[in-house]
Amino acid sequence: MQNKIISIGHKNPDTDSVLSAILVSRFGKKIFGFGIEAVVADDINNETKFVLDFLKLKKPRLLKKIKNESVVLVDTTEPKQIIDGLTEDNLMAVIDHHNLGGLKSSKPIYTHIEPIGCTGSVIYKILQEKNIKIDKISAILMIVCILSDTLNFNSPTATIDDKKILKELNRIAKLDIKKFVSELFTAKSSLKGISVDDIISKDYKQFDMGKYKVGIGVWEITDPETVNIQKNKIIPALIKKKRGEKMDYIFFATVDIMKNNSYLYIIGDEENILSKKVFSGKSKDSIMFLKGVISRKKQLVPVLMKELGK
Ligand SMILES: [Mn+2]
Repeated sequence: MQNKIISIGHKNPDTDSVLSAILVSRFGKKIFGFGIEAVVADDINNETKFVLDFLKLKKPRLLKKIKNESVVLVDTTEPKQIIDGLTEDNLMAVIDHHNLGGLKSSKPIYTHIEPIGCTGSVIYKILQEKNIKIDKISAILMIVCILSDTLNFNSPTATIDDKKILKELNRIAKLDIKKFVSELFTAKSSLKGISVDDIISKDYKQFDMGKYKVGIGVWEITDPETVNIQKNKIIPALIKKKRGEKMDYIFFATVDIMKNNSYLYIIGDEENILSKKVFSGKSKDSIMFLKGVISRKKQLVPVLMKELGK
């Protein structure tokens, strides 16, 4: 008997990750010839909640560990960020827009990875390639992936293709994009029901950089001051997290998605020495201001990787 097939994104899923898993499930039969259930590895964030409510879609089932399901993995190939229990044998497909993170498979698998703004855009390309008709809800889901992951095209990860794709999709979706972005970003920034531990871990990723283990959390927000005033609680929480996860470095940044800057938290001597070496921002009271930096993927990870991977 065929194993059950699931689609899933990374741990601490962001909106692109969750909606891409849902899109794979909506088009599972047409793309892969099988029914696919979207699941999530952790609870969804306030932005994703807003979108699912807006579209009256059900929240994907929470799945903490893979047993024998076959897996369509979206939005990552980084072993550290993947749901527990995934083996070389149950990986069936990868749809992503990140660097290859070192995943292996025991048999040939379907992959579609592109350097583009979001996994939603990669899925759009797959649908185009296979001549699959896009319904209004799916169009909106892909539009949200683009707007959320590229921070409304402000991130250096955004490409011309993402712009074109959004335009095409909005012929189906017919959204007032400007108004919608503002609602989406308000939801993204919402601290409703969010604890200090949530702030540092909801959008947190682990990386292997050379022989070092590095954790980087971000919080994208329209008004970073509402997070930064909690600095005296955030820093001890980060220090505790670093110890608990046995990381060599932990960084956290509040990302100002209106002014396109970041506030990088420097929690200890190791981070202080490293950040002074690789970033050019000015530090004051354990926070380094990084002008024009908003992308973990393009502006934080590669710089740290270059230094630590030496
Ligand atoms: Mn993504």
